[in-house]
Amino acid sequence: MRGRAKPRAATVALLVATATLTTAGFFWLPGAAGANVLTPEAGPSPNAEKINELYKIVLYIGLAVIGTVWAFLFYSLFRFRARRGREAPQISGNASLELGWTAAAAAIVAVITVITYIYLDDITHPVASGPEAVAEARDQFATINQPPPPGDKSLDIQVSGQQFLWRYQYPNQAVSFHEMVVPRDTTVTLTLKANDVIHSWWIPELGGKLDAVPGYENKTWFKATETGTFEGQCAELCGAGHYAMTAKVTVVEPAAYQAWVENQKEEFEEGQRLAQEQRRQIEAELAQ
Ligand SMILES: [Cu+2]
Repeated sequence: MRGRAKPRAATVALLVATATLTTAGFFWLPGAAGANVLTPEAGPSPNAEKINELYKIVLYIGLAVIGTVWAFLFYSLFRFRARRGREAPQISGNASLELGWTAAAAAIVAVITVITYIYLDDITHPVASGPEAVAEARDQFATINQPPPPGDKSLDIQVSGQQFLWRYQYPNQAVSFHEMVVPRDTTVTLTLKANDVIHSWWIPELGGKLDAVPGYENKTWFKATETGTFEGQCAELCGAGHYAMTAKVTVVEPAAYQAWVENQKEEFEEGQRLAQEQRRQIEAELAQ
């Protein structure tokens, strides 16, 4: 009988070791592989940074709770484990303990709620553009739950989702598909629309996810403080080609953006002119 206690202790020790190593492994993954495994992908945009910070605060509070509960659990498992000849005391109810953990849990939820609302304000409200920003402010800023960015210097891009691509329209009427090009350091406000079914705009490194819903205009924003390419994927199952509905935001220097958007406008107009010409030709042929 005495021999059976040893394998049991060994099993518990093995379980504890495995759980500890697995948890620790998440935090010790090297460099880029470990980044964003447990936390959101955060890139160089203030809203994405705030989402990441808020996530980490809640994560650390959660880890502290888990740590405390597990510490008590394992302490009790060993300290009060079954022993021959000793009967466990039978306890029923403990008012101060029960009130204590109820109040503590309520306090933790209250703290998380207050912190979340403080952060939410920063996540939903666009910040001002930087000094080098491209000034393409619009006179009217139709808003749904989103105030205009301070300083009146922003770039408003109309984003339309359709099966199965994203279409972007810039203030000078230039249009691009799949890839959006924006200037660095400029607050970009996006107006999201959908032409057929619900799609969802999400470039994880540039902020939160927002649905594009037919008949509605939803607003979001980002401000990339570094140049680079940031990729995303339609985050709402929208049909058989959903997998191909990718999105890409390329952030370039303000001067490069201005050159690009002018060129894009000319190319788009040229494309439309050619299409009209072709259409006229086909119609003329059909009429003969
Ligand atoms: Cu979609």
